[in-house]
Amino acid sequence: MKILHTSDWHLGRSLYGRKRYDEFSEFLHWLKAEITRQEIDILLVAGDVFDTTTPSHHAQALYYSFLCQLADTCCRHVVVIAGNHDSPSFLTAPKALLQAMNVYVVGMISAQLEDEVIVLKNEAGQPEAIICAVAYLRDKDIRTVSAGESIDDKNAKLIEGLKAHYAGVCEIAEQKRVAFAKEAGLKIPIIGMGHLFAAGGKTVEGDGVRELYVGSLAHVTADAFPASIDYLALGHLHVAQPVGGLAHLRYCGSPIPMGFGEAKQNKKVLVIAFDGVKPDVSEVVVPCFQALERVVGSLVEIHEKIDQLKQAGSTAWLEIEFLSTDVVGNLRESIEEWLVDSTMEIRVIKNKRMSDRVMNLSQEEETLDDLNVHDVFARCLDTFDVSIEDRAALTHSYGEIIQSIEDEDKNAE
Ligand SMILES: [Mn+2]
Repeated sequence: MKILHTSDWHLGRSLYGRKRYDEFSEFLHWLKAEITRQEIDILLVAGDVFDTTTPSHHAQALYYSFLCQLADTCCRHVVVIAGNHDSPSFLTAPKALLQAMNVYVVGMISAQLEDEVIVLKNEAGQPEAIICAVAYLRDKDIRTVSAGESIDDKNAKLIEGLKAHYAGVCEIAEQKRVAFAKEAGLKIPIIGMGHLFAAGGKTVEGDGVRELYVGSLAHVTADAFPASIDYLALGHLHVAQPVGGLAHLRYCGSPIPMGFGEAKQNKKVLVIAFDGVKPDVSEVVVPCFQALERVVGSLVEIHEKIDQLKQAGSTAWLEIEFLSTDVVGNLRESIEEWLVDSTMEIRVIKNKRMSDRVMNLSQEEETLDDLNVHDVFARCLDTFDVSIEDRAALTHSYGEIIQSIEDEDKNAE
């Protein structure tokens, strides 16, 4: 039995205002071909299918037509969990319809732990895998609040809550496994899923991994996951990596670079071949559908680099960072002139030194879209000369508020 693990598609996301539907479409097309080529039985999507809780119709069309096309392949089952970017209620609204196509969707924690345990069957109708499909866990899902508790108390409770949840779900899976072994002599793997930030996880600047106030979960270590899990398919971090050096606890990373910071990484999906309950993981590199290039330097250096890219026939999207104390009034015009007979496109021009000099003024080209909510708050603290002692507590409280806003499923009625 073979599984393909992917996550963090962020369908509908744009880059400095430019829509990326072509790339998403090409990725899904490639993924379907890869599933066929590698004879994949089960597809796992570990959260952040969509970039927002109200995805565009175009983004939805890509997702549903992909699922529909899979019905004609060797892929018997698809399991999708919601990530922190997904709306649980939106994702699960077509649950019944999708289930008829062997697509299982888990949007959020359930009062019945059983709902998060999915038994998948092979062509002969025999169980072949047990999936513990745990969606992104919200603060309120796993933590009970008591008055007067410290930040450390809260964090400890969150981790305990998360551990207890995985323990509960896996216990049900283990009971099923034992029952299948007794009844039919089957030895089938338990496969966990999750969307969270585990300890030591690598992120890169500009990858757009939304900071979780449940950042305390960044202290979730490999031992939070029960030993009965034979393979854990995680989402949320955009860099493919194992957790705590363990080969069977994995992030597959995003398949498309979400920002220029991710541009030089090889993007991957993971294929896991099971020999009984033993997973053998291999990485499959996703082709690059749109090159992204960061061009940094003085005006002369930028010109040289653009010339090199032109000669190489590049069709990249460019992030240009101008580093000089010189004031160049027609920076954009100059660069656009060099690009005239090229299919490269400028996504953004950053004028770094200029912005350092005029710290609190908005820099040339900078718009609110370039800042995240945490940057805006940091600027606000700067403006009001808030003391270093007060900053930590204020930033923490602000983080809590932002998290609760982001976790709210606005259209759930
Ligand atoms: Mn995420």
